[in-house]
Amino acid sequence: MPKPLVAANWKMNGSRAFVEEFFGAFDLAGVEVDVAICPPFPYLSLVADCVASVASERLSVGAQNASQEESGAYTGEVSTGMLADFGVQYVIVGHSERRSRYGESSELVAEKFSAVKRAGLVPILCVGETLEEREGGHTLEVVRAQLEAVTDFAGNDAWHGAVVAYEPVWAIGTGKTATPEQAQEVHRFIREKLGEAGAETPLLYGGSVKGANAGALFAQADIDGALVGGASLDAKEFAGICRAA
Ligand code: G2H
Repeated sequence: MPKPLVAANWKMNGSRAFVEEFFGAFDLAGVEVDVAICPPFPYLSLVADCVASVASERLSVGAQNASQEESGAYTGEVSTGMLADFGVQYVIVGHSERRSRYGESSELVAEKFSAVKRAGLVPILCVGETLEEREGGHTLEVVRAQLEAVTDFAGNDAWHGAVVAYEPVWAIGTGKTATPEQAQEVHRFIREKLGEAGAETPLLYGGSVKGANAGALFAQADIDGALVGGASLDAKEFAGICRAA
């Protein structure tokens, strides 16, 4: 059985004061799933300290990106080893904002995925189609190609110890959520594509998840949790999503 996970992707939001306020209000009571908080790089250390003070095995820290390189002359980059050094456990790779705004190809995302695993961390690989691709009937083909880029680079064993997040691009930050049935169809497809590891790999849904729609999404057979953006900036709302998982 995949271990359910709800991850907060704060994107480029927050401040020192925000982190302190968030942890002042975030209440894990009644939460029975693993929870990861993924802040921007400068706040990883502060979030790691806050997570340590909560002292719950369920709560951990994630990063939103990492370099595929281990060290060297890569100005502005952050390596997976550095993230491990700061107590990070999860790293989001291939978020659609990185694919579309920073030109990250599926091949580069596969290299990052492997670098995360080499550092002993858990990659959260994001996949998903644009509105045009969905309307053209290409959803599964797009998701298949994004997954195959990883297996082509890292082999069939790549999925052991990884998490996959299905995030339809048209649902990200738009307030539009895939219906539970639309999400379930793609999740089932992903599970099948992962082969033997599919049975144990957590599959998260992402795209305008809120307290109000989380329960219906989590009720689907192949949705094991969520990657939450906007709603994760509100500690009470986010805790409600975690409780629904
Ligand atoms: C999708 C998601 C988090 P939001 O990007 O990765 O963000 O919940 O704001 O759509």
